[in-house]
Amino acid sequence: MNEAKVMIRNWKISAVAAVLFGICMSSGAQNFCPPRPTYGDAVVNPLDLYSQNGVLTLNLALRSSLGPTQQVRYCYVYMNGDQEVESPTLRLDPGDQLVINFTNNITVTAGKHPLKSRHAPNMPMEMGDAAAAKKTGDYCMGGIVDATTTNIHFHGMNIPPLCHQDEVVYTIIPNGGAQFQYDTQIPPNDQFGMYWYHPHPHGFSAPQVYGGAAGALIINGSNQYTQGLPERILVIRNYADALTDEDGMFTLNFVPAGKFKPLPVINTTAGQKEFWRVVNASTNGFLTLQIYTTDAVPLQLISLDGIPFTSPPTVTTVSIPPAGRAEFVVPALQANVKTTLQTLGFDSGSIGDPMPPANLANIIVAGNPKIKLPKVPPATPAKVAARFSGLAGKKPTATRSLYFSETNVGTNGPGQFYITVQGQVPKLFDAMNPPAIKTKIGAIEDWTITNQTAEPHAFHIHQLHFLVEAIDGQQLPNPYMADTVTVDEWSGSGPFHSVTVRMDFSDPNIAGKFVYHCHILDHEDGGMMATIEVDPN
Ligand SMILES: [Cu+2]
Repeated sequence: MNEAKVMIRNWKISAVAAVLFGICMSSGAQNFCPPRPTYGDAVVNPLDLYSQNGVLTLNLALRSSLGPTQQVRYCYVYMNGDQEVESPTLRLDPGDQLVINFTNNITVTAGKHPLKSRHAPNMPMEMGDAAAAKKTGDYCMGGIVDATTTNIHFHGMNIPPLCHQDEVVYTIIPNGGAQFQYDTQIPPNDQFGMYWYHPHPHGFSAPQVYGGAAGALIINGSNQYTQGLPERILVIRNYADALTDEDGMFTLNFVPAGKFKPLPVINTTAGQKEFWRVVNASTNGFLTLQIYTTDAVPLQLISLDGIPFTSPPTVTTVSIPPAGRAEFVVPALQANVKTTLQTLGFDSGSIGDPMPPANLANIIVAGNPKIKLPKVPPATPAKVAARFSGLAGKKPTATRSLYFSETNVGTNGPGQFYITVQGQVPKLFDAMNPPAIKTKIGAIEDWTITNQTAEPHAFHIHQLHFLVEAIDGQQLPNPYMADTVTVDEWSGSGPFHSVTVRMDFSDPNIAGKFVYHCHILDHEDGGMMATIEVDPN
């Protein structure tokens, strides 16, 4: 089906939706996604929205439409005047308030192709009390989560697991309903760094994020290594419009990086260092990034998952699991030298989705850059002690063992995906399950997460970062903070691989119930998620 027909089809659905939900429409395309860049386009930073006087308030809508190949696109749309802007970057200072007046305008949930979930059944599921939620219109009480519902998760943010802040199990926002307000405060003791926002409706997170619903969130600030540098934001997503299931195909700020088409273009200035901030917003891609000229360019790694290193290491390959972020300084590049951004591929085991090497962009180094980038502000001394400082020296109050496991239902059918506390019975995620782990504010816990499956998984917990202490029982020489970490697959012989992390539950603001899961979102949708309850006392 060509674009024109798709537009007509979209318009018809839109008109029906408008009547159903009483939406006053000024144009037929109002509830659909704005056009996205195409092959060979320049990669430009998303629109920046800065907080003012300590507050960032914005209206944001989640919409959907069919792409040119009838795959469903999902898009976060911000109206910049009368201009539709997809996935703005939200920029706030530590301690600032973030207020999002959010509307779920999903209209299209199925095209010619099924929802993009390789492994999850995409079955509607009741969260909380759907009948009560319907009766009261209170989206905090739960509902039937399906392809038309959504919510927002602020990935990596150390904010309360409460409805209207960062709660994803019982917050079910229906389409066409009333505006829903998110209102939360960036912790004053957060350091500068990159985070991101994305939908998290269980069972449907993968299709919505795969369809493109994701944006960057930056906590402002800098240090001696980054101040004054031009700043480049790269949101790497899956390519939602692929006709064939071309594995490992990504987009950079929505510019597609296909194997057989012109690559995205990154315009840089000769002789100018840059600060790159990359979020892996793909649903399943493990990135292993290099900037390559005649050799791999050394990169100064400033931070992972929004937590800066005290002494930034120099690396040539930057590995980012799904949902992870990496921020690094790119040294001054030379003009007239072929320069590319590439991912080296990733060994995803015998049953994982293939992750072949791929070129992601041509980097054009010129004397006169075509694109002006914002500059990182000057470094200012921290006013308060950084969150999680000194965690390595603390004594754990508990240790736990968890493991990833799967049972396969045929090669093409949905699998069953589990994350289980050692000694408990494996259970697919269900909102009605009691919390798998109970702890309390003040606890310091060491968790060892083992992978019993033949593919890697990406462990993530909401509301807090953790210290990555050991891999396969071997203490790391330089433990580091993260909110998402890869646990390697089992090769079929020898011991299972594991990662040991230290959890710090000392912040009273994170008391409550929240989730941990695999951030391969198909796995999360397929059941690989459980809840923890953190008692305030
Ligand atoms: Cu997984």
